[in-house]
Amino acid sequence: MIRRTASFSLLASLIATAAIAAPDGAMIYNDLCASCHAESRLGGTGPALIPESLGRLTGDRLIAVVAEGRAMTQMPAFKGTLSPEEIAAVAEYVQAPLPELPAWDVDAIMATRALNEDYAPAEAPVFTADPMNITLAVETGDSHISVLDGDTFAVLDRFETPYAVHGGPKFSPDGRFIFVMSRDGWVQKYDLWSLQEVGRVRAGLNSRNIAMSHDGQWLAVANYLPATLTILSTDDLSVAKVVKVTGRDGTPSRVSAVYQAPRRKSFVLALKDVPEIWEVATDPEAGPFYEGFVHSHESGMKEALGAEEGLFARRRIEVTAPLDDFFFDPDYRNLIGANRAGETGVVVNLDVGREIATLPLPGIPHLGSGISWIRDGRRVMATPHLNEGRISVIDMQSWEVLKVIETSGPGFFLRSHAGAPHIWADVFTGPNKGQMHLIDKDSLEVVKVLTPEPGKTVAHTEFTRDGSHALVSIWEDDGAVIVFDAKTQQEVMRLPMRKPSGKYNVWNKITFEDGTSH
Ligand code: DHE
Repeated sequence: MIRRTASFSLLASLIATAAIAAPDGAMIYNDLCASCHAESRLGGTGPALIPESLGRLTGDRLIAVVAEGRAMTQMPAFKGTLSPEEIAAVAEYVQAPLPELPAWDVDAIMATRALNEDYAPAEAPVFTADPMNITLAVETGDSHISVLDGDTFAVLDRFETPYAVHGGPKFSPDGRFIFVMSRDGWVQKYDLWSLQEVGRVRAGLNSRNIAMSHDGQWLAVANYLPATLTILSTDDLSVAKVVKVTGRDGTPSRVSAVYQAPRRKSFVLALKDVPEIWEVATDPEAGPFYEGFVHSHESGMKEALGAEEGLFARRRIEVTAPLDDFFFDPDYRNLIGANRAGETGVVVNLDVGREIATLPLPGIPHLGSGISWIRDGRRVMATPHLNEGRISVIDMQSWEVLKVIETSGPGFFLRSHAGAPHIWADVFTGPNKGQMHLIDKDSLEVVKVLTPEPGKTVAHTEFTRDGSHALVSIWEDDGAVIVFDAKTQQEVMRLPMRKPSGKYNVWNKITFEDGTSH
């Protein structure tokens, strides 16, 4: 009897404890979040979830992201799966500092480098296809890239990439080698002539994109974590430099993106956390670049602070607010920059190093997907908006918005080609995800809407070298790349693929063909 009473009260107290015990954030994280953000919280497909990378995303704002998910990303809403207490617990868990952050310095990066011992550089392409018309199709469904003959669309090779490739692969200036980057910082080098991987290295823990130097010698990797720019030698993927990114006042900043500016012989960096644009020279003769100027009471003159010159010399351009997305004019004198939170774009003249105009660009312009072309003898550019079914067309001399083209929903990517009459614009983040809009480059009117597979997501276009064919992704696990005749819009061929995302034609990319994004 006594025994029975004791076990009853034990059971009752266990039930009571379970009822009031706070949810275990770590356990929930490992169950639901680790598959994308990694058990270490250092990032995988999803970004790193540690205070250093969460930045200002804390408290209720973080709880709202866990509950509601994030538009335009893979982050789902958990409010249907988790209670408010469980959401709060997991948010608290990810806001706690990690006991230790890996340094990710030169030695740590070099320790990850793996060169392919079987790689044998070919003397000439091992195929008969035109090496300048090769098109790559990134298949995110099973982390592969298909290498396509741009004339016959035969698959010449299909190789495995690191997990969660993001942004366009970058080509060496001669079009022979490609460099592919994943969100968790891996950079892979692949030889298009030999159809073989050359090697890979983890240049960052959470990375954004990569850029090739004007001479093909250096590859810059923009990192969120750590807040650095890693510069690799394209030859053997060794580290040339790890640049710590901090604002003039010492605030560390994540690098939103790095762009190649071949005419300037530099990389241009978009910084997420400080109101500066950086330019890093890829020219050994560069500079001197100055940190700023002060008035000297001794000499009565303006004196320069902190000059840098030569290869990788850094220049700061101060802007009103941080800008995390850029579009460049073809000679890289001006860039249009935007901030994901803002309603306006700004034009920054890189030669004089200051803002020269502002543009009304509400609804989060996606400038990285912008394209430009000549219309009535003037250069214009078009950008989609991530939050609105519209495309803004801007005159690049007067910096005026010429037209806002309405579409059936927000889209991500625009593409055209000098040899093609239309802009192809997807709208896959809205309700009409299966539609592709064709916009006449002269009249700026939507002249046709294609729905190649109703109900399926249609996104991202690339053209063949001559602009005669458009390759469009059916962005589904059992998806396809559809080849259209660019003039008649007749379907020519359908290549089955696993969730194909971006496609990249060697010629269009290395010649900076009008109509291709950066
Ligand atoms: Fe991208 C390019 C930023 C979400 C697929 N994306 C780029 C570039 C930048 C960028 C800066 C240009 C880099 C380059 O090619 O060198 N992307 C961002 C974001 O800030 C955003 C909105 C949020 C994020 O989580 O990073 C974002 N992007 C996505 C996606 O959700 C997409 C659709 C799926 C995915 O793979 O993550 C996506 N982004 C792409 C692709 C390109 C790209 C396919 C290359 C387009 C091209 O034609 O060059």
